[in-house]
Formats: sequence, structure tokens, C-alpha cells
Amino acid sequence: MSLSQASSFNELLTNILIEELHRNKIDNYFISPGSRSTPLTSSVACNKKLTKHIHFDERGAAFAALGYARATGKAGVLICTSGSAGANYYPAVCEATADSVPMIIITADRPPELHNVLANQTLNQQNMFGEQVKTFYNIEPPDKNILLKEILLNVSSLIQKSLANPVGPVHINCMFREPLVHTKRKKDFSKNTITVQDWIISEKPFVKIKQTKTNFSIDSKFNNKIPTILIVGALKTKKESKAVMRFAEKFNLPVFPDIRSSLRLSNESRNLISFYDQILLTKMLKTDSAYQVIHVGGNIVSKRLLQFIEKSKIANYFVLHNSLHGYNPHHKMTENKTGSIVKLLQELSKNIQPFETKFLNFMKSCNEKVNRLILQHDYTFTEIAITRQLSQSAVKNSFIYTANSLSVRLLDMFADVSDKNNRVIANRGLSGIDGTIASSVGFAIGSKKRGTLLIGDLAFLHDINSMSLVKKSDYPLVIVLLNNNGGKIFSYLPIAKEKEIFTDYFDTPQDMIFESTAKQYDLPYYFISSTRQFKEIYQKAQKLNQSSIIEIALQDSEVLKEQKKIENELKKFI
Ligand SMILES: Cc1ncc(C[n+]2csc(CCOP(=O)(O)OP(=O)(O)O)c2C)c(N)n1
Ligand SMILES: [Mg+2]
Repeated sequence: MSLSQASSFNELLTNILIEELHRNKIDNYFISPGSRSTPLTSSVACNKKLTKHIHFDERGAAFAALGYARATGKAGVLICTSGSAGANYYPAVCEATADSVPMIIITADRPPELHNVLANQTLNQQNMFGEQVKTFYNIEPPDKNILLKEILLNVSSLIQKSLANPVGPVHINCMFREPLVHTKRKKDFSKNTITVQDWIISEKPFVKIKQTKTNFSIDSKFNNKIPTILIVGALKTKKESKAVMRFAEKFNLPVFPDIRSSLRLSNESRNLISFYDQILLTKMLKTDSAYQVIHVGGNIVSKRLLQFIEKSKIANYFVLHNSLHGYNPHHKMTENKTGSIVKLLQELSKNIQPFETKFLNFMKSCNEKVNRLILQHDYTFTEIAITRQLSQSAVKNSFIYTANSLSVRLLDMFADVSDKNNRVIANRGLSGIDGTIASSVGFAIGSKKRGTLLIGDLAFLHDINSMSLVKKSDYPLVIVLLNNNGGKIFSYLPIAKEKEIFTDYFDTPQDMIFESTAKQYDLPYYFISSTRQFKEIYQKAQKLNQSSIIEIALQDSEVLKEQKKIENELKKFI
């Protein structure tokens, strides 16, 4: 159907809006039901070129869009009605901004005359996400005075902005007057589309902004004799991790791979110092000698690595990244370059010489020693044993979405390495325990892969609404639910000693078993009471053609004790 044919000005606008998104290859919509958004939803629903995901809960829908974008690098489009609906997007929008994930938010709104008069479901939605979006654009209710050229210019620029480095969420607010429904009788709006006729014929985006090329020059003077570490924080693509490894091998750099770098679970290169976190427990690396650091990518999970940098003499801390900020909580950053990671590494390669291999060889021997000890340890049935077993038994080329915060930390510290090309993803922009189930479903949709969600009991309860998304998804998810009855991450903190307030205010045990949740969503459920049983069931569950819940009930979590035991063995051993 021609873009000049529509049943109303509302339909004319919404068809043109989604056509411009389509021309920018943005075709996945996450829609929540509502009345004021009828023109948007109807245009998307009737467009066969688009993929639609429908979820009644806007908070879950937004996290699903976040997960989808993490997998594809493309923005998902969110559509919701007026009022509090859009406010439910906020946590996912904040995470997307913090971790540079693209997202296009379209909220429907009432017309200006219904604002500030106590009209139903009416909220001031102008710039409602504030600093958390890169840009905001309001579209007035479409009528005979519609300025399509101006609207297209703004919408098109907004799309380009969402995709320009550092990528992030953008917001369009669409005001509509009734009637909202599209009817079958279409009228000719050629008179209104005359100003955008060239765009209609071209089948191209209205504007295409070229990313500006930045000139690369470095001030840092690297000393090739000083021990130099390549810290790899969160990376977004396989291309990036491959480029990092090529760079490390060319320049003889030991790599400290964060769990979100795609490299922590890999054994593909001898430069990978997978157990750097445990090495830092020992006295192998002295804090009184000087180091240089090249940090590629986003933030890191390891607290111990952060503390090591804080305590050590750092001659150079050179950061290459494509997010809003470079990693610098230690305030030791000396140089900061943003842009495409692959290109930045190519440029840096032209400016440095290979480092001495002595430090790399030393780090390799430390890693082997620590790995041997971790392998030999006699594991009791705790979160640590499950996390290790999970990393060993996850099927090839699958993903592990992990919740905050014990789950991601234990994977970071104890996961085993292999050649299985498994990727770990986590919402570490803000490290929230919210929206994890929805994010993992979005990631599965985007990557078109089955995977595992590793999650604690509170994080699971926090997003239990999103089990509807799990149930409907075409990509089976094995939910490994570490039920240790409360927030056991807090038992690592000094507050755990304050017995009178710790349990009620921090640990917050919910005394729940989740068999009935699985029943409610008609999903297979397994209750696990040993690590061996977990291995067996997990392997079986990954072959099912539907999602499942594996609940590991650890009433009296011994995780802290077990970790201390491993740490003592390490300290003694070295
Ligand atoms: C939205 C949000 N609220 C609160 C927190 C603080 N917080 C971090 S971990 C945690 C407890 C998580 O408990 P659980 O999911 O059971 O995991 P466990 O630590 O027991 O493995 C809380 C409340 C947070 N990170 N995000
Ligand atoms: Mg817990």
C-alpha cells in the first residue's frame, strides 16, 4: 500500500514513522497493550515485514528489548500507551544508557488540550527519561497541518543518534487525538506527502549521518620492559574479542578477561590469564612494582582487580572503549580513546612495539598453578560447585545470561575454561537485580539461540512477571535458580555481623520453593540436591525443546565458607 494512503492523519503518521525505522533496518517491536497507542500498534501489527513481541508488562518488555539489542547490536522498538506505562521502561532505559545499548522508545500520549485538566491516564511525558536518553522528540497530534518533512527529519536524525557511538536509548513521544483506530476505508493524502515525495520513492532513510572519523594520536609513552597487562572489560561482539586476542598475541600481552568479554570461558589462547582474580589473592603479583595497563572495552566485575589497580603503581592506564565513559573508578586513567574497538586497536598497533615476553610467561605459569589448584579442590555442594559445573556442562555455542550479583561474581571467579565458544552476558551497566529474566529472553530472541539463565532467588522473584515471556519464547531457556533463601551476596559484607538487623533488612529470606511457579507456566521443573545430580539434569534440560526450571535449594548457604576455604588453600599453596 502507498504511504500516501491512510484512513486518518494518525495512520498516515504512524505508517511513515515505522517505514523510516524499517529503512534503518530496525524491525523488532516490543509492544505492550493500551488504547492511546492504538495507531502505532495497529500500523506495526498490519506490517508483515516486522517482527513483533507482545508483553503486557512494560518493565519486562523494555528489558527484553535490552537483551535483544545486546545480542544483535540493533535497537528494539518499544511501544506503550500513555500514563504510567512508559515510566515502567525506566529501569531498562537506565541500564541501556549506563552500558551503551541502543533502544528506541515510542510512548503514546494524549493531545495538549488534555494535559493539566485531570484527564484520565495523562502524565507529562515531555522528556520523561531526562538525562537517561540521548535525545527526545515530541510529535504533536497529526492533523491537516501535519509537517511531514520536519517530522521525518527529526525522527531520522534521532534514529541515527541512537546508533552513533556511544550508542544509547532515544525517546519519541506521539500525541494522538481520537479516533484512534485505523479503518479499512483509506483516503488519499498525496497533498500532505508532497513534501516527502522524494523520500517515498527513494526507499532510503531520510537522513544518513556519517560517523565522524577521529584522528588517532597517543601521548602515552609505553616502556616495553615494565610489566604490562591487557585488561579486557565487557565487549559487545565476537569481532571485538577476536581483534583483542590478535592484539594481545602480537604484542606479548597477558590478558585479564572479564566475564563479559567473551574470553573468560575460552581456552583458545595461551595469553589468556583466566584465573587472574585468584592470582591476585596470592602474593604472585606485587603491588610495590610498577605496571602499565591497556584496558579495552567496558567495566569489569572483579573487585579484587580494581583493588589491585588502586594499590599498585600504575605508570600508564590507557583505555580504549565505545561507551559513554572509560573505566576509571580507580582514577588512574592516563589516556582515554573512544570509538570502534577494532579500529582503535588497529591504530594503537601502529604506535607501540611488542613488550618483553618475561612478564607474559610469568603470568602464564601463575595461571597454570592456580588453575590446577581450582581443579583439585574438593567442592562441597554450594553455589560455587554449581557455577563451575554449569560452565563445564553448558552446550557449545550457547549463552549464559547471569543475574547480579553472586551468580555473576562466582562465574567470573570460578568458571572453567573450554573451547566451546560460550558467551556470558549480564546487566552490569547498573548491576540491578531487576529485569533479568526478560533480558535473557530478549537475548535468546536476538541471538536466535537457546541458552541458560543463572539467577538467584531474589532476582528471580523480582522479575517473576517475565516468566510469561519465557513461556512464549521460541528459544528454550534453562533457568538455573540458585535458591539460597535471600540475598547471600550480602553475607560477604561487614553488615552480616550485625545479626539483629542483617536477616530482616539485608538477607530478606522469602522461604519459597518455586515448583508451583513452574507448574503455573506449565514448564518442566527439577529439584536438585547434589552437584552430580545437577550435571545430569542440566545436560538433559539443555536438550529439551521447551524452557525449564532447575531449582538448587541451598537453605543454609555455605558459599562464603567454601570460598574462604579455597582462598586459604591458594594462599598456602603459593
Ligand atoms: C534493582 C536492585 N535493587 C537492589 C539491589 C541490591 N542487591 C544486589 S544483590 C541483591 C540480592 C540478590 O539476591 P539473590 O538474587 O537471591 O542472589 P544471591 O546473592 O543470594 O545469590 C540485592 C538486593 C540491586 N542490585 N538492584
Ligand atoms: Mg539468593
